[in-house]
Amino acid sequence: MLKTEAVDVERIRRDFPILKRTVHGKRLVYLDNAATTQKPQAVIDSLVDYYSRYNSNVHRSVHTLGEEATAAYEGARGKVARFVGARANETVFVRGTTEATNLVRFAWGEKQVKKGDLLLATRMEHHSNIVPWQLLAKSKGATLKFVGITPDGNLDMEELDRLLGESPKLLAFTHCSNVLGTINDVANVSRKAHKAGATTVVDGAQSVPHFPVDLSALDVDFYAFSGHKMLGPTGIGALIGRKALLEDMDPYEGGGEMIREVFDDHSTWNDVPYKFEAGTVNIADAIGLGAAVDYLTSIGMDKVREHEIRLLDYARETLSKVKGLHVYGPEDSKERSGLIAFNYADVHPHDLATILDEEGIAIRSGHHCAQPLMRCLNVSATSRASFHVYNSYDDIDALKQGIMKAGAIFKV
Ligand code: C6P
Repeated sequence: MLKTEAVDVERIRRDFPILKRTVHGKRLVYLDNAATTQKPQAVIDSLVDYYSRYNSNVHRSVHTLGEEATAAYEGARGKVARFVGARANETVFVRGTTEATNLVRFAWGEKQVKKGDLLLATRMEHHSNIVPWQLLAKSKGATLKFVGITPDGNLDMEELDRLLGESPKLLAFTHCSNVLGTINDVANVSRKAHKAGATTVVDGAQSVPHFPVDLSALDVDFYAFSGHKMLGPTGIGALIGRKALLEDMDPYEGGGEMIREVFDDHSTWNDVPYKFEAGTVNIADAIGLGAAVDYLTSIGMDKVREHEIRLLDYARETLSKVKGLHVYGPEDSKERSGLIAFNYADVHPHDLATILDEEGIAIRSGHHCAQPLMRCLNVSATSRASFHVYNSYDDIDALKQGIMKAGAIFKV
């Protein structure tokens, strides 16, 4: 039962050494991919290769190792940019989605947002696309308002239109919710925001890893994502920004390599994207992210998506047989990404996650860094199983059996 028609899971699983380990004597069933994904051997090898063969700083030294490291780092930037339909000179390497939104908050927001301005976010945002805007609103005397969600877990488009009518300066919204799985129509929402005169910041943390994203067709101003959720290393991600906006922005951090010239009393800035990459950058992990992009490209993101839709359909069917289990988010798998957040009777998600762990099954439980959304759903926490390309129908069967075991313990 390991094979879906979309990809050869059995073959893919052999590329991920961690999947061979056991947890509490059981086969590892890793269903916490929305938190972070596992890494294929090719990504691990790329890090070892960099450190053991050409470790050197980039953009500085003319010696052979320096040239090789620079070529690999810039090569990775090109791969990451192409992967999402962007240009390399609009692609800034950052630590991840959180650093990307904070970079926009400081480098764009401090200059552009004025007292009395309105900023918009949505109630399905991760905290990393809320808290920076709260901080910005506070420092500038602006107001932050939220677009709500409908009972079926979609953006409330009527409320969006109404709030856009108040001429906001910014609309921050996610491409895909890390709890509901909802995939938002980015092109449509961004077009509406632009018509209202707002700049858009889109969180791609749960989209880029799971389905094809072509920014050239989405008309957004800023787009952020994290490498560790797309089979790459931790500590690296990207902020894609419209060139004219990036050029107009002040630097985020000051230091080496982000300057053109430094005088006693002022400095001038390097070209975009280097203006935003101060100091020694995360060379190894950028190269590792390039290797992850190569790996995903070799499978094909359309195949990754197809596989996840099959897993979702199977999971929904399998879990629908569990009495007392409630799944959040849109009904149709084609409108959501490969994750399922749920509650099981009155079993606390942390208790469920602990019992599942004893079976070797890793899920996430808690508020998923989306507390405003938890309030909308009227819960304090959920359990969440999230998939990637190495997950199989067997993993979902194991999840169901683990849930039934918890049901027996808690007498559901
Ligand atoms: N969500 C989850 O378990 P960082 O930590 O910067 O790489 O990504 C932050 C982030 C931003 N947006 C969305 C939609 C996300 O899901 C995340 C990370 C993880 O859901 C960890 S809280």
